[in-house]
Amino acid sequence: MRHQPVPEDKFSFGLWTVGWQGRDPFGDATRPALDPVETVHRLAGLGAYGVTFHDDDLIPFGSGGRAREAAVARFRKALDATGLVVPMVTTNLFTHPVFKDGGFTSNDRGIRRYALRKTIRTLDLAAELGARTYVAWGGREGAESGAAKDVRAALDRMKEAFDLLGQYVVEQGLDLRFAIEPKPNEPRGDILLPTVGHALAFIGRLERPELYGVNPEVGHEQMAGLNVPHGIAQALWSGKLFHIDLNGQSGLKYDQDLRFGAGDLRSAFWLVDLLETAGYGGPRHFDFKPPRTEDLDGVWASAAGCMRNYLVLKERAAAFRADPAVQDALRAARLDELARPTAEDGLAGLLADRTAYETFDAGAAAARGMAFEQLDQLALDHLLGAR
Ligand SMILES: [Mn+2]
Repeated sequence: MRHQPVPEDKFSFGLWTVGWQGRDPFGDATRPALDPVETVHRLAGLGAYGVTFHDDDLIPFGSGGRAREAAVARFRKALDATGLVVPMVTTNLFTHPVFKDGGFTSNDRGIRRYALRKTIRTLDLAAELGARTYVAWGGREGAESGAAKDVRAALDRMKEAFDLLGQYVVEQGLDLRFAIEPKPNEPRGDILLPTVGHALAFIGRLERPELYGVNPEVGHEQMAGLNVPHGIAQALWSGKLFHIDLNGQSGLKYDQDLRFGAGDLRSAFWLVDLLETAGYGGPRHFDFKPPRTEDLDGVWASAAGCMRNYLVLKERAAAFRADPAVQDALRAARLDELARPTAEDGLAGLLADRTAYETFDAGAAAARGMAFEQLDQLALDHLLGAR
């Protein structure tokens, strides 16, 4: 099987991922800054198809018109030279101290208006570079304390912001959709729209809900103790998986951003199985941070590892699905029955059916095992390469 990535695999990386210099709350940078142009060439060499960025990753904060144009021009030259595309762009509304209380939900109205204008500039840039998805991670939309944030008012302002941005892309005719990225905490004590479920419910309240979906990140859901494939499945079921951030996380800790496949490997296996069988057609985007122990060789090894692990897991998941013993085990576990409607005879049929209640033998049904363990062991055998 092929473990070497090709552009058709749709692997993409953020400039801020491989470009992370290793600065954390306790230590300084351990690596030099990377030139975005070099990153584009290195990623293309590794077999990636796309590169993504925050506005400030490409154009340093506060740069004027000429500097902005020059930065975009040389980046575009690298894209043209390598064939790499820009599937997604996002805005940094968290690094500069002005955003210490957030952007769209800062208590300071002037800062909220500034955040919207900064975002609109990024929407233009995204469209200019051909991106189809705009990711919105509300980095500091949250709080550390109680009365300081009126959450209902903050959600009103969040809705107002997204509705205005939606109006902008419609009025300008931009071919862009929004993918909202949930995260439960870090850097704030608590962040608004903390999980996929919160984000999906929020989208339903927007003026143009069809423009908005989610960008779930593996580690973010795991920081909330949630089952990632389950959250992704609900996003897919809702038609809202517009983008995905793949990485690794070991349980309830700080946001580790490990390379994909590290951390909870079983979850990664089921996630790849889900994405590949559900027909997800979007980018496989890696939002990870090569640990600060690594030099630049380690950075590129880590990036290559993300893609290799995805492809190996894809191979293992396909072998699992194709295994006749697995197909028998799936039937024994009654997955075919789950796929069948509970009452295709309708409510009247259900009420008239004496076998559904009056003569139903709950004791006999309870005594039948569900045969899930045998099925799960087959999955583990495939994951471990033992079958
Ligand atoms: Mn993260």
